[in-house]
Amino acid sequence: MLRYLTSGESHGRCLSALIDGFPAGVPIDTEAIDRELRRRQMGYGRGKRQSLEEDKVEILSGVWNGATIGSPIHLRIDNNDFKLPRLLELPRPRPGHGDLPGAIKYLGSIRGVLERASARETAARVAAGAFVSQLLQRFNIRAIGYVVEIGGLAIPPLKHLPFDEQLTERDRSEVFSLNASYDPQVKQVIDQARESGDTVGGIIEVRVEGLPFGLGSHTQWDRKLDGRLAQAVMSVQAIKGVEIGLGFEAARRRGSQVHDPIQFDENRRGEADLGYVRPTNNAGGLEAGMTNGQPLVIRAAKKPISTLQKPLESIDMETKQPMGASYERSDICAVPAASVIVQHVVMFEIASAFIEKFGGDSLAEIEDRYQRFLALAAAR
Ligand code: EPS
Repeated sequence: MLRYLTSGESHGRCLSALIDGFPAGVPIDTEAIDRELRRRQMGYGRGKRQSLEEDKVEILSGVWNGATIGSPIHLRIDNNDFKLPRLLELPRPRPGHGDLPGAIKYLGSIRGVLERASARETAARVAAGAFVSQLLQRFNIRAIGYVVEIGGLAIPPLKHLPFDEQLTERDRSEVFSLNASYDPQVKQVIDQARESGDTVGGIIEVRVEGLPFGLGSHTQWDRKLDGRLAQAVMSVQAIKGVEIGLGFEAARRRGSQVHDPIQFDENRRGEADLGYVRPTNNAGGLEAGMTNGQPLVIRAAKKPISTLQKPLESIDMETKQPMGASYERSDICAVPAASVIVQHVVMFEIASAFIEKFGGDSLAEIEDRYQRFLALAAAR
């Protein structure tokens, strides 16, 4: 079973991810992980913190001579802005953060909660996702995450482009959308929020291509891949909603306008879809909790950053007197960063389901099982 945990505080010494259950023999490119860490730090609307950090991964265990050895993998990212011992308590909880429920639940300080609740932790999740993606890439499974809406402004994605050109377009956009020509408008929305002491959220879409049939299972509730993906995505800081395929829109249409007809194309027998083509992909690549040979399409709604320069009403927890919430340095918009994070938490769940289906102790064994499954399934 592939799983991982993260540790670390926002202004602590470092962040870590500990991955368990990853096969041996997978070559690892550390720079590819660093590129994703770097992307997570970028995007228009980030605050001062990102100019202080230069996230890089250090692999402390589980890799030898450039490839995995089957043992637990320890990834570490240092915090340049390490200052936890010098930070003071916050007296007034900030609405929207974990400050109030956390301080009461743990009968402790707001500081102790906020340092761990911070989205700084997602650097460790991106490192873990980028690490396990290197297994999936060997099977031509590739993901792209991009922003489709910021502060209520929709950015129509140029999805007709070939996959590599979509990556170029996404990297060209300062807000990681699939339509860089919208950048000036989107930046204006972010600038207006900054000027008025406010913040903005948005919507992210992740698409995963090359998925074989049969990841996840209909046989038990906790093996359904849609449920597992939703949990992974909802657990990302500030995510308030998840949609797969048509999502909420499906509820408004008739069945005939929602479900994807099944056709067969002999020329595609050798592809991941085994020739079963669908003229539409409203299901977003999942039926009954299993991949169906189509691309996975998942969207996430991110609320605006909770820390506001113009603070909302709060209470001093000592005196119980009303007062504006405490202010801590923060970002105006972290939706572009969230597109990187959501992509990687999705890929971790895909890797986990992939290893369950084709699992083995080594890459060679997985490749063998994968090919045999494709041959058996194509003959079906
Ligand atoms: C965050 C507040 C800001 C963000 C931080 C998440 O940090 P600071 O309070 O240090 O300015 O920049 O995100 C990161 C540091 C990061 O690497 O993503 C928060 O309150 O969640």
